[in-house]
Amino acid sequence: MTDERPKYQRLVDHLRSLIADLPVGAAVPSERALADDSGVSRMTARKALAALEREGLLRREVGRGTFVSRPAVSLPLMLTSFTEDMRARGLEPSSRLLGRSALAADAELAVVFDVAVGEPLVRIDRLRLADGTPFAIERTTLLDRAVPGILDVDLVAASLYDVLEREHGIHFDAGRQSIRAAIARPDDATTLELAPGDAVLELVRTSIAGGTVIEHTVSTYPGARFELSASIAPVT
Ligand code: 16G
Repeated sequence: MTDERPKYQRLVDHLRSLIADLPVGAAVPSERALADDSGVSRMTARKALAALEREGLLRREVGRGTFVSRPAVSLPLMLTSFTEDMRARGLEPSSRLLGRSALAADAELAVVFDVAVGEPLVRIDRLRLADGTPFAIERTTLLDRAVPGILDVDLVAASLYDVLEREHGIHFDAGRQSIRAAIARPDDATTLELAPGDAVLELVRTSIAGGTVIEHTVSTYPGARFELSASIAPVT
């Protein structure tokens, strides 16, 4: 055992640099292949894979193999923006625009925004990245009359919440958020670098300022990479 320790460490280091160069979901060599290629016992190979799995860098699927993953990230249940959430974790946020358009409220959105059917709304879809890695797809609908001209703002470079506050004086003081599990749509799976059929978490947020619903966003996060945390208060 003792003389296997340096080999074990070398193998872990080797795997770590291999993983860093591979995209999420890429397969890594099996326990047997690793043992053969690195001249270590299968037990050492197994321990190295298990250590990296515990760190969230690998995901093992019974009968399928071992795949590159990313450590789970905690998302607070607070009215913070993606930009703030990522910076608080020392990650650099960025965005890619997936689409933007003007639309009229249908029956469902009319209920969400508490407006008449036909009320002008805007829709902005963005891929959110952290340190260049795709983190979430955000499909945001906004009440047009509260945010005139928002479709012309470059929301790739800027934080939506910053723009709302700076240019429209909007500061959210209330909100609702629900979380549901889903299977990634095929196009979302590709965008988020997931395998077809992978699970996602959908966070649905409605943000309110001064009693007016301004924002409704459906955020799609890779299920295996996130956990949600919240402070829970005692029953009073
Ligand atoms: C968060 C919000 C989203 C909001 C976005 C603004 C959740 C589930 N969603 O991702 O509703 O639109 O932040 O981010 O937390 P930004 O200010 O960085 O553009």
